[in-house]
Amino acid sequence: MSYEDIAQNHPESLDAFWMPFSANRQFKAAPRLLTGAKGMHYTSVDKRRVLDATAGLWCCNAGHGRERIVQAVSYQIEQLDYAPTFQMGHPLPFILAERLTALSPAGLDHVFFTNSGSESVDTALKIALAYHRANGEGGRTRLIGREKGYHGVGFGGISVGGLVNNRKFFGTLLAGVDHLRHTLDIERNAFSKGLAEHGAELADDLERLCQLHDPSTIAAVIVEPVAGSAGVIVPPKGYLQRLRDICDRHGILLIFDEVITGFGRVGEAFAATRFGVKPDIITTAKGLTNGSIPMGAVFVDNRIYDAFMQGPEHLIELFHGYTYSGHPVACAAALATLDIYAEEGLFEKAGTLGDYWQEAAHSLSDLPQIIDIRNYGLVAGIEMAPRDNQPGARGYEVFTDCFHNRDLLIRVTGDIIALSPPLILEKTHIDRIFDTLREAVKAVA
Ligand code: PXG
Ligand code: PLP
Repeated sequence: MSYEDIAQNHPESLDAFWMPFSANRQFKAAPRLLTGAKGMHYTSVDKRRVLDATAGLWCCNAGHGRERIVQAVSYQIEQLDYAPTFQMGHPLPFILAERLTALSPAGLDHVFFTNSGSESVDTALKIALAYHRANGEGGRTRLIGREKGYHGVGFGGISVGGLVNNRKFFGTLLAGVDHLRHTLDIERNAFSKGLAEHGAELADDLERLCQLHDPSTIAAVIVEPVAGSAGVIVPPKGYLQRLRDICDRHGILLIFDEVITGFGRVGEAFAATRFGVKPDIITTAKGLTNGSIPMGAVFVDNRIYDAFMQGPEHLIELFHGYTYSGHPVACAAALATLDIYAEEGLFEKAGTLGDYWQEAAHSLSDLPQIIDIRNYGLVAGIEMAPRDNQPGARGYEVFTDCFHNRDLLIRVTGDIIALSPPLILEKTHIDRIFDTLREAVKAVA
């Protein structure tokens, strides 16, 4: 029995897999299955070529099916399939960490490896707490996130995160967490091209939390420089620098969660470099391996690392790590991915194509259903008005219409369309994405 046959004629065979972040019953009644991918396209189970406007899930920045990654991974799994990195080592994570620190902001020269964005966030939060303790400030235990923030699904990430549905089912979460106000302000900033004009003063909300809790109790603040999952929220001009200044004033660590913005999405290696604001810790995953093998990396400021490298040398400095931290096959995938990014100049692509992308996205602004369009680098968020009493219905219909009838893969959160194409795309792909969206939004109405 072929895979196609199973999927289409035996829906019960889809029952065992409990799908993540999905309406399982709805999906299993009308599955959307992908069986192959190359370059800018997926192949669907019914053999259609589907243009990928989402880089998988914001991760395949170099496009799909890259031969160089395939070769590197195949070689590595044959050569050394697994080796522990607890009190043992193998060359690849050392080589990879050094390569990565050439891309990170100066001074963030140490890398801790994880297997996902969620683990990167947990790792960053734990390092922040342990750093203050090592530094004689063990009273700094509070963590500050932001409304609408997404930091993965670990207990740390959902605690500092600000998406209600990701939090409300899961009990009391971490204690001692508070949240900044979010920066989405459609009333003042609708249809901004690039950075939002209004709202830098929202960073002063951190000052308010400092006064409420006393700054000496706060360990770290974590934000996405450009928020992805909440539906693409671009920071107001000057906002991130203002957060940085307040953190400096009060000895608070600033963590940028760059799981989406890292590795070229906003036109440089990191949003931190693009915005010229240096955080103390950067969390990454996704584009690190082009999505091919699970891996995350946490970049840590030298001052933090050095604070741990004190005391007797035979003692473990940080009681944290994953069985697969620095996994050989993941490292091989990451090294091949970095080669591709460098050789093809993909981080610069958002710079060279960004204006075209921006104009194409904003060309949809005349559609009456659309109430805001936001963009930065090669990301766009297109927000539609919800139908009366049916929030999310319009978004879901545009999504399924694009996939089934127009051979285009987009992502929707509620009624917001989020686009984040592979960075290898060309102008013709951009035209096709937005022409198709125009038709779909009109058809669904
Ligand atoms: N931080 C940020 C900023 C993210 O965007 C994570 C952490 C968690 O990464 P992992 O690898 O644990 O999933 C993410 C992940 C969406 C979507 O539709 C976004 C993510 C994941 C799945 C869907 O916007 N971001
Ligand atoms: N649970 C048990 C029982 C374990 O032994 C381990 C690791 O040894 C873990 C969880 C954590 O697994 P990982 O290191 O892959 O995150």
